[in-house]
Amino acid sequence: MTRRQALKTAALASAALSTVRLASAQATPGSATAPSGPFTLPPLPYPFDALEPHIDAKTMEIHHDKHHATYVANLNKAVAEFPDLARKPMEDILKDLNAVPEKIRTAVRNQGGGHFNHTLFWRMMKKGGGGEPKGELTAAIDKSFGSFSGFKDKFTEAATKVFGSGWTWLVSGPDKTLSIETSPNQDSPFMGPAHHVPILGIDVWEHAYYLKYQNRRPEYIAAWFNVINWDFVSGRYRM
Ligand code: MN3
Repeated sequence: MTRRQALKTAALASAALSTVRLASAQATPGSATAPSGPFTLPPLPYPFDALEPHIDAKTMEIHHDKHHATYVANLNKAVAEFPDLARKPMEDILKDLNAVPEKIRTAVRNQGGGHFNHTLFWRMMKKGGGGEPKGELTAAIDKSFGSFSGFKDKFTEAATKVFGSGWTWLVSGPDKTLSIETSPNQDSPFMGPAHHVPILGIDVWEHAYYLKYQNRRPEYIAAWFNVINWDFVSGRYRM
C-alpha cells in the first residue's frame, strides 16, 4: 500500500465512523451525543421516595429520569436548528405555537409541552402534602365549586374520564375564576385561546401510576390528593 492509498483508506474509514456516530446519535434520544441544551432537566425537588406510599419511588425515578429526560432531549433536538426559539420562556412558546416554525411545531407542542407540564407537576407535589388550601384560593374554590369537596369530586371525575393519555387541570382565567380542564397528550391549558393558567394538574398517563396501581386510575387520583403542595398551588393562583 502506498502512502497515498493509506491516507485515502484512513480518510474513508474515518468518514464511515462519523456516519455511524451521527446515525446512532439520531437513533438514541437522551444519549450522551444528543444536544445537552438549551433546555435542561430540572432536578426533582425531593428524593424519589418522598411521596411514598402514595406514589412509589420506582415510578418517580422512571417518570423523572426517563420520561421527563426524554422530553427534554427530544425538545433540544427539535430546536437545535432554531436557537432564537429557545430564548423565549417555555410558557410564551406554548401560548403562541403558530410562531414556532412549522417543521418543528408538533415536536415543540409534544416535547415542549411534556417538559413544561412535568416541571410544574413535580413542584405541585411534596412530602407531607395534601389537606386543603388556605386563604384566597379557598374562597375561589368555594365560589366556583361550592366547597373543597365539591371541587375534589369534580376534579376526580374529570381525571378519571380522560380517555387515553393526558392531564386534568385546575386553571385560573383572566378574571381569576377557577375551572377544571382536561388536555390530551402533553397539551397545556396555555395553548387554549384564553391561555388559562394551570395552577394544579395531575398526569394521568399510565406511566404516572401503572407500576403501583395498574389499571386502577381512581385509586391513584385519590392517593395523589395526599401529596398536593397547596402552598405552591396557592402561589401560582396569586401570580
Ligand atoms: Mn408523565
